[in-house]
Amino acid sequence: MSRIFTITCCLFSLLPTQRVSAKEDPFVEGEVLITFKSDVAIGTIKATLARHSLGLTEHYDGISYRLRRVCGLVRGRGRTTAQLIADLKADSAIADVEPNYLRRISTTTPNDPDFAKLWGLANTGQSVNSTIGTSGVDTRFLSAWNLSRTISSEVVVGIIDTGVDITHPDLIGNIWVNPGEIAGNGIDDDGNGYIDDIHGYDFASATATITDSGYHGTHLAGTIAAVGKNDTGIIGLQYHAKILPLKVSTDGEYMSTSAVISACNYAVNLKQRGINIVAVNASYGGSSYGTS
Ligand SMILES: [Ca+2]
Ligand SMILES: [Ca+2]
Repeated sequence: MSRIFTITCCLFSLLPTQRVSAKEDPFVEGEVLITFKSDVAIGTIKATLARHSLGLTEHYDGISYRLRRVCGLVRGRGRTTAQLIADLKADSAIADVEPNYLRRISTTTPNDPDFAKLWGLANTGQSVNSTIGTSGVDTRFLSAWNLSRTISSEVVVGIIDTGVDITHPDLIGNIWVNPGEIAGNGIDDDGNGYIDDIHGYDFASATATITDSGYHGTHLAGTIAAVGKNDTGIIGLQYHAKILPLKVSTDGEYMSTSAVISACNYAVNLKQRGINIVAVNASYGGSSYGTS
């Protein structure tokens, strides 16, 4: 059984975070959906499109009748969607022109077999390890799941903790790889002061070996970014994110403040180097306070 189960974790943000706009949804290249202003005559519509060397590829006549506005599909005759929108959007007869976005089938639940154990993602009051959950107390993951879309850029989440089992079958596909480092050659290839930090670093022992000294860091890594939809184990809250292990404990429990600060400093330097670290997890605490 996987050691990865859900818990509440604390994330602090390394701004600025990258946002994905709806405009990045995929669409049918070379096509636009067009809506004319109300009561524009069909003759005017034909003339308008003709001025742009275009015509209505398909007229949604029933909807147009109900809306009292002509709407339809325009195919570009060698023009891209962006060119079509640029050509048409300023025309006085046209109310709206937009890409022919691609939609996809909604899925109800991920296929990861232990998904039902994750109260944090979907709590229907199910029993987990003989304890009944509180129905509805979750992160509304499934609602978000059905709105999710593919993003082209890599999102990285640092985990300052006990290390991570980067060979775990439900994590191995989501472990961050340092693009500036060559593994195992004994050289600090990217010049950041850390030798062979191909997947992160152990700041407690000054080594690039980030094997979990307990279980907690691996547990968190799964909660945050276990590989999803792979018929294995669980699914992470951001199951496409890359995990950056920042190990700071040698015994799986205690960590020095200096090791934590070194890990933070490492993450900040990576961020400044252009690695898209959007958050660093910090699930630990103590009763003492720093003085600066
Ligand atoms: Ca390095
Ligand atoms: Ca999985």
